[in-house]
Amino acid sequence: MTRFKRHLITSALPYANGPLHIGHLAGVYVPSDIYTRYLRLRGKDVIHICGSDEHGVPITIKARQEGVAPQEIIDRYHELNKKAFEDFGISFDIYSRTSNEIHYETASLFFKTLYEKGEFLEKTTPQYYDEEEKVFLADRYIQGTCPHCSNESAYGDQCEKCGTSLNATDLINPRSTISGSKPVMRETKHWYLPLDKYEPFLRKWILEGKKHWKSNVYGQCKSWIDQGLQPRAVSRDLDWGVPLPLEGTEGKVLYVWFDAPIGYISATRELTPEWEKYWKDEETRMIHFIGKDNIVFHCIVFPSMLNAEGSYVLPDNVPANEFLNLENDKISTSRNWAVWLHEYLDDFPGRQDVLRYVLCANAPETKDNDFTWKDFQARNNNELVAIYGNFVNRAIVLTNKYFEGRVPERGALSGYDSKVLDAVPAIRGRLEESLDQFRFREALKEAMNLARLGNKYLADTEPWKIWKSAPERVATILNISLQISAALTVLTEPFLPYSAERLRQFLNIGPIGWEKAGESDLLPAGHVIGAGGLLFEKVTDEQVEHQVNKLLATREQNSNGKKDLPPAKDNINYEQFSAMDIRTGTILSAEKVAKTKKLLKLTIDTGIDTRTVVSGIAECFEPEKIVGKKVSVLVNLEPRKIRGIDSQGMILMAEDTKGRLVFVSPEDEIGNGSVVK
Ligand code: B3M
Ligand code: ZN
Repeated sequence: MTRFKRHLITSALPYANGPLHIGHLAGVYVPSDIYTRYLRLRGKDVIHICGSDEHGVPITIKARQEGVAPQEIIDRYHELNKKAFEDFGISFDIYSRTSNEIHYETASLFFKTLYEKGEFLEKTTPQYYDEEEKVFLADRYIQGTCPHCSNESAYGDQCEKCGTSLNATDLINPRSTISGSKPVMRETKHWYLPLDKYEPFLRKWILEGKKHWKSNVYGQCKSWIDQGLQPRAVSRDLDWGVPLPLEGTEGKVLYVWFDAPIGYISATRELTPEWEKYWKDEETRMIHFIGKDNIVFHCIVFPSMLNAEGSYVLPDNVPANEFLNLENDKISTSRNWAVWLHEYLDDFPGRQDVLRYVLCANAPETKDNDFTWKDFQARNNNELVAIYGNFVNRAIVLTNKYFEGRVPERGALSGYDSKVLDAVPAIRGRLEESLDQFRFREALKEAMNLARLGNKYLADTEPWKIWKSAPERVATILNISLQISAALTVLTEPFLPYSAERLRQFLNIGPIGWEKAGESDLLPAGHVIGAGGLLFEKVTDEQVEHQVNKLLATREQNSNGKKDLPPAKDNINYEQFSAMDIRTGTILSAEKVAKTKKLLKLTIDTGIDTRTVVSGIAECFEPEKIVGKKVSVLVNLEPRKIRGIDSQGMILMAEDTKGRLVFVSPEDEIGNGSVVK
């Protein structure tokens, strides 16, 4: 870290197509925030960059699903996510967005520079095309089987299961995710980044130069490079994105993974006129915090772009995390299997630090990890409350009780006292070592060891028992305990910023510099502390139950829902649909068909006539209760003889996955014989 003058920290730009959940925080933003706060505390020149990723198919798919314009989607989620980050104390220097003018300018210029340098390959090739929707299918618009791991729902740009980056044409059995139809081939021209040409650079830069990177990151990079890199298209036929800045290319935009990382540059430009200092000076240390599905783009594609452009620094490290699961199941936005950040704060107001703590203590640093509410409760109650909170509370309460809130003078030190005081700078040193290597779980453990040390010190020395017999001894013990409490405000601050601030209020002190933690007179004798209070509160069994029940309800819904519904049938055309004559009608009479369980004989007023319909609904309805019911009738279904009765038409019913039947009835009063279309 020493050779660098300044730090540029980037956190992956989340797509503005949905709310943030605990997986986002654990994988990317808690670690990046801890690291940034740590550097700031050490007085380093550091900026932390993030913003919304507002282009690409994830946005347009969401807009399509909701039937609204993409602009509406990005505006909604940009604001929601920006607020969620603020609420959790994720301290970006800027939270920008890639729909900003400055980003269009930066991304276009970047593309043009590479274009003018002759870096791109231009190729006209057959690409998948959806004839029904009249769009080319790339990225998440197309799904198929991954050629590497056989995952059947790999996307056109990436398999999320094995992480491999793909081209749509690599997929086996491709299908359009918009219409479900089988795509056809159609010629189109695109601009390709020749990753194969950059292989020597990547080998030298990563495989030789970055052996100290986290093994999951280095390993993924090595396997991609060894598999042989292919040119990758950086343009798309889409109407949402940064328009390709070339003449005669209407209807084409930059590929989202080309423009999004440039968003880091645009956001820095927006933040400060000195942006070039951070991006173009060898003394800048750039670090990308991301999740594992983003590794290829940040370690292979973006560095290749930066290197080809020539004037920018390359990342010094990319400490990517694995994924967080929730109660033994993959977090999923579409299945609503998540703890949403905005909902957490409704249920646990003011308790951001608890979630930050649990997500860091259990961070998926080297392998996927599981978040459970039981573990959340245990870590809060047994660690934050019982150790950290308990220790500082005792120190503060006893000081108020015995010394009217004044920090007492230390007397002669016992061997134990000196050992405890000496442990503080040692803990700080180990904490630094862990943080410098992006080992956040280990670092948090060290920080908690300081609280543990203090807690044990008070439990061992029991000042409340010796107040009468040895008040000078109590003065020394409480002085030392308060010094440790003051050190805790510094060393826990990167992890638990809200609690650190509250503890400073309890102790009646301002922020203390990082290097000071470990000095033995952070609180001079005579300093008056505050009244204190509870730093952490217990999480009750009821609270845990409430959260678990919420998840159980989701699971129930998921298993009764979509999964068991029959798949959509093959498409029909409008003529086929309009051949059906469906009318509104009224049931005039109903009786059971003798010797059958299921059948009712109904007389229906269809507006055009009165007719008999036999319907298989007897198990769900009692005949007398449905007389007078408004229904929809398919009147031109060929008559059939059922149990000797002429059935002329069919009543429309909706059936759920459990076999429950409901009439499809007109919602408002409407005359019999009205056409349903
Ligand atoms: N929006 C992918 C993601 O949210 C993407 C990150 C961009 S970072 C430049 O997983
Ligand atoms: Zn795969």
